[in-house]
Amino acid sequence: MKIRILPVLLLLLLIAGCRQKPVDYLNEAKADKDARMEWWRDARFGMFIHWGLYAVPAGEWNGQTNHAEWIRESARIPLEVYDKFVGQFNPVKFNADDWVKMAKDAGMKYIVITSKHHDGFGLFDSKQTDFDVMSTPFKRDILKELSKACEKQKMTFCFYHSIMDWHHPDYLPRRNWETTRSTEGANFDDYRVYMKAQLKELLTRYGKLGVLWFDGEWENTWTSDYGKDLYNYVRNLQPDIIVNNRVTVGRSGMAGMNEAGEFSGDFGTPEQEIPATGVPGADWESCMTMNDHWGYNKNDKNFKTTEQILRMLADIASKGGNYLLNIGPTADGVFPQESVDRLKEIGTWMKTNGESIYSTQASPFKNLAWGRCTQKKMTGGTRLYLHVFDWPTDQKLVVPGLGNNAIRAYLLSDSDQEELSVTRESGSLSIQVPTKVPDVINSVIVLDIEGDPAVYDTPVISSAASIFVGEAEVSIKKSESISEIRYTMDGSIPTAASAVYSSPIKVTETTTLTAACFKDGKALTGNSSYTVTKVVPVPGHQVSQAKPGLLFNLYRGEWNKIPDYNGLNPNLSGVATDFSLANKPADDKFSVDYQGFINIPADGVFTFSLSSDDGSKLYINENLAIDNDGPHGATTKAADLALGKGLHSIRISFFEGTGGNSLELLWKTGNGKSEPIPGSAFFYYR
Ligand code: FHN
Repeated sequence: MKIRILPVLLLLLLIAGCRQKPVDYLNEAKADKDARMEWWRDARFGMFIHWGLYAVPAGEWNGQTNHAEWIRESARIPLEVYDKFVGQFNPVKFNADDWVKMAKDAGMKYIVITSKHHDGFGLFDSKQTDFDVMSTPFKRDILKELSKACEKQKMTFCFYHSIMDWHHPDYLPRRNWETTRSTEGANFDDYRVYMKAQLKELLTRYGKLGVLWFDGEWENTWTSDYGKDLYNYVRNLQPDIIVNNRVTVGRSGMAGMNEAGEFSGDFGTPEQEIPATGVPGADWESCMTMNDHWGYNKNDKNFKTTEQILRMLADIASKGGNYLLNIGPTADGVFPQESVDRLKEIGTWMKTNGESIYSTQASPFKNLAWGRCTQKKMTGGTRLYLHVFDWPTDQKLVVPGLGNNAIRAYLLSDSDQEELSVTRESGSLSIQVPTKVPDVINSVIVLDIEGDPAVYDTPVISSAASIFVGEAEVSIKKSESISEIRYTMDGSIPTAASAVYSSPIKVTETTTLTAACFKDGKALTGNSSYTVTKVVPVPGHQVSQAKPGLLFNLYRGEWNKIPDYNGLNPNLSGVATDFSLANKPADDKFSVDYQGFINIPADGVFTFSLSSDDGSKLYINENLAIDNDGPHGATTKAADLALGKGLHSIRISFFEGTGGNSLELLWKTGNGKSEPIPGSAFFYYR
């Protein structure tokens, strides 16, 4: 039979043409991204689920009880021992419909569950490996059941997927203690092929997904180029999917954001923390545990209260972010009862007040003394949701610096929407509210105003420190140029006849300043008040034979706060002249305790700034001056201390859990710039 070449060539060309060239989504048009992100921005609230083999040991190993999803690493469990959990994972009480219903009833709009955590174990039926749920006695595709339950209950289904994989032979680096686990033949590119093959299974067999939440991107084998490639790979499989910033590198630790201008996925991921002022113009989601662990830890009873959770939800929404709240299910396949209880209480509040969270935008106010604010555009104006944590005892809720006319106000929990009286009091609106507090956790008042919010921030009164020795200089600043600042120094409320602020004010005694912005003889803002207090410095000492440097003790161990050093034997001791952690034994799991004296050059108020990842504490003259303890990313706390010339005892304690580690102690006096304390300022004596 004669084969006619032309049609065959045409067919081959046709097939080649049909196999679409992958789309490059890295420079997606803003309008397209906005359309893709809309449901996620409206959702504001989701459930995180960390579940896997680690639920079997439930945080305990060899008498230690502080483990969780990191247990294979933190307890240094060899692969062959950890793999035995596969034969023990049998969550017979698991019910996907129940889980999804609890999330839905709590007002959560999406669920992000670990398809694979760092241990490499798949909660789904993967053809790429036997290290998955189908090799357990349970033999059911958990993600498939959850996918169906989410579809049935109209819950958006999402996956967390770890780039870091402590199980796959091609993943590198190994754990630093896995000295006998060969890396021979390990090929990271082959690992990337494996990871993509699993992602293709997840993105083609479990329905339409909302988010791919990558994690474990911080090891030196992952790169920005790999991240961009993976982002495009995932988007080409599900073009509308949303991908977090941990698909690539460059995240600022637990603060979770990337430098502007770098490729950073679709949203930032602050972890266990809330950005202080939100991140205007950026999409971000704070993820948090409900207790102190992501994976189930049967001993961890330190659950956040429902009040804490609901107020964090309002705080996050008021800053334009999403809240991803974690559940760590047990090995039986149920949520811990403490989580179930909180979800129910959260759901009760959300049932009444959810509209003040969903589809809202960030607050127009810099801060509100009594709570938070979210807002929505409405025809002819703006709807403000005033989240009142501290109900006014005088029944007057003051909304400071709001220039708009009020249309109406009512309690969101009042189905009759009975109007509340709103009056203008100089630069503020004052709402007459009932004596009875509608909700002790967060009472929401709806305030409809004409037009877009016109907010005049109260002036900011500041000085180098709130205490002073000798004299202090106080400044007052405002955020607009249409008004003038008027102030008093006797605690009284400023009027149009009060002194006009023109330059920093010197005070030599304890003084309270009160200020407001005025325009055309009328107050435009609320009042700010600030007190500077004159103090006597703590006298310094002279310690003869003092030598340069600080004594330090270094301890290896796993903590989620600074340990009690009594009874611990240091792994290393010595003298240090800085906090570079030069002697750290590894990147994770250690604590250092520095002790000695600091030389204060002259009487004055010194502002100490202590920055660390994870926790730290500063003691001066045996008093706790700064408590920056706990598992967190690089976080800074400061304290003002009045100290006399001479030596003062100093102690800095620090611990590193997992992830990044850093420690820095700065100081400044007066309006100077905070700088690292020179090593020459430290002395020890023994
Ligand atoms: O190492 C993980 C940790 O186990 C957990 O999954 C959190 C949740 O965001 N992410 C990493 C720590 O930053």
